[in-house]
Amino acid sequence: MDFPIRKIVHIDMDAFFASVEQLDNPELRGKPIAVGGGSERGVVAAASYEARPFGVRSAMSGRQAKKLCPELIFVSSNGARYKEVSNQIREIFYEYTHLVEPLSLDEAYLDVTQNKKGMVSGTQIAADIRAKIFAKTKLTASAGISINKFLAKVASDYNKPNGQKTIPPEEVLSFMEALDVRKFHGIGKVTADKMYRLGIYTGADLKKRTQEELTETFGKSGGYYYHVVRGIHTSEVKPTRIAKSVGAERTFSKNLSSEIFMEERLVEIVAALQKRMGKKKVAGKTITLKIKYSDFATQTRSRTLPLYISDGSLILEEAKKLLYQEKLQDSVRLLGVSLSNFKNEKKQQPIEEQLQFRF
Ligand code: DCP
Ligand code: CA
Ligand code: CA
Repeated sequence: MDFPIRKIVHIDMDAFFASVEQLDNPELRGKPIAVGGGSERGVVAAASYEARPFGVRSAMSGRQAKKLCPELIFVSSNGARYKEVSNQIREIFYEYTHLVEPLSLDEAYLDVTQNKKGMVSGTQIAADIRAKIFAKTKLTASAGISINKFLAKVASDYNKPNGQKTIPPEEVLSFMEALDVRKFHGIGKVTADKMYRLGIYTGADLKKRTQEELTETFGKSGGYYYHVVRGIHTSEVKPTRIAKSVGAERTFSKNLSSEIFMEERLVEIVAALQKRMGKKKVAGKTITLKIKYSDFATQTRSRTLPLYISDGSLILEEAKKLLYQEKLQDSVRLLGVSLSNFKNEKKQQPIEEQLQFRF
């Protein structure tokens, strides 16, 4: 086999918004529900699995959905709650690897070729993650496991909901040949229709076309189709930062008016900040001092350095400079220090070093 091999897991929550609503409102469980779409011209964001046999889908107008399924219950969406669950599942991902690329609130790619648990089986990792997600959130997720992002993504849809599918290296080519082009990630409806008109229904049909032919017909994407159908998709899992900043703050029992006293408190605040950073092993370029005055008016002062720092004494030094940067307007009830503008996570190891494999 002449394609590069990584161990990629794609995790995607089942009927995400709808499942969260059914979890939070037991009277909605087991019923066809739609999140969004309730208003006059609203659009359905998510449909519960009970609504799907009727043909209710996301992006459909509420009116059409109601026509297809008269018993459909419309629920309004609660973004903050979905974000909260999203953060919970991401925390689980980071227990396995820092190479996590979220695609949306409810899904992410993980490169587990090398992982924090030293586990060899991607299949096992996916099963563990799904079990942890369920234990923590009482929601189900599906997973796909394969050698690249494209295949992992397609695989996660295969046994949905609450299932997973592994496409091991030796099955990649046959899997791709049998795959309907409408199921290709990256091929939209318009392109799939065009392929159908050209007699390209499956990966096997696609494979018969030369790269030149495909490029001529589909432009730049032609090259992408040519390669993915041969199991080649070299796009890396691009990690995004865990958090955008890390900080600590203290509210004083008595408002402070002298910088000298505040300096002392900054020492404690930076120590608390260091403790938090220690766990996350971060280095950042921007230091921000937050000052809340006795009348609750809040001011922030920041400075961006030419280099990344993580050392507490350097952070303290910068925080003090910010404190003295200009005269305080009033007595102070709270001070906070935060570090942001983080250095990106380390790039992954070259894949040649990781070929010891078991799916
Ligand atoms: N979403 C949205 N608008 C869309 C599509 C989706 O607001 N047009 C939201 C609602 C979904 C969530 O994003 O719950 C995740 O989208 P998915 O495409 O992953 O769909 P679901 O999670 O709802 O269902 P599935 O079980 O098929 O993944
Ligand atoms: Ca989903
Ligand atoms: Ca999704």
